[in-house]
Amino acid sequence: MDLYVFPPAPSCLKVIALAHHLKLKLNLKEVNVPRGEQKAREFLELNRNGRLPLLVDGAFKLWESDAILIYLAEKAHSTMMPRHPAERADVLRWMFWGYAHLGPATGILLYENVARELLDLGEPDPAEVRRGHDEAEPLLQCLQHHFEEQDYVCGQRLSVADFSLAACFVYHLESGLALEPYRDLQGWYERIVALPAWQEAQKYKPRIHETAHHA
Ligand SMILES: N[C@@H](CCC(=O)N[C@@H](CS)C(=O)NCC(=O)O)C(=O)O
Repeated sequence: MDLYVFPPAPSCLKVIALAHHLKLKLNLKEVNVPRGEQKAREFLELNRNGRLPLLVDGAFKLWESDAILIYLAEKAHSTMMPRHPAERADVLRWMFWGYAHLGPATGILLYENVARELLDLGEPDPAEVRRGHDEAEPLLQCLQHHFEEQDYVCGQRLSVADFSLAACFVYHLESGLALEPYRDLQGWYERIVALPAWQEAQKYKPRIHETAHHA
């Protein structure tokens, strides 16, 4: 299987981490987003959506990172995507919540405090930064409350929902999003980051700076 990625992007990093965790061998094909390679004709022929990650498994092409997480977990017959309908619904619920709420909120801070500088887009807009914090806060409180009662997103067992939501926090320090006030949420995030597979994927993280500066 080929995985087209811009590795430092959270949406790509979580898929790389899951592939390591499941011990799946993927050929990583790097696409340089700051250089705009995702909008080049060759890539658009593979993925009309012009975004990363993209998984190519034979004739099957799959984009949208959470769909890829689920596909890889099921392909590996992993319990990280459970089979029981209620357990599946629980995993999907948190992944949808991440796409609908957590990701957009943390994305505002990532854009304002990290991406702007990398892409030379000027100073952060204070009103947007405030909006990012205002939108993130109730969601972080929700997660804090949730992790007071369980170790992982869906109970006591690791699932693809953990990898999906953890991706929203990959740049939390750089984004100015402190997790210290949310002790159990921070404890969960530290458990995910401590996984050998996540450590392996995080090696790509610092390269966000290199990649942008060489664009
Ligand atoms: N919801 C999508 C987001 C994909 C996405 O926006 N990826 C970024 C990674 S840097 C990208 O390709 N951006 C390039 C662009 O929007 O042109 C997913 O999770 O796969």
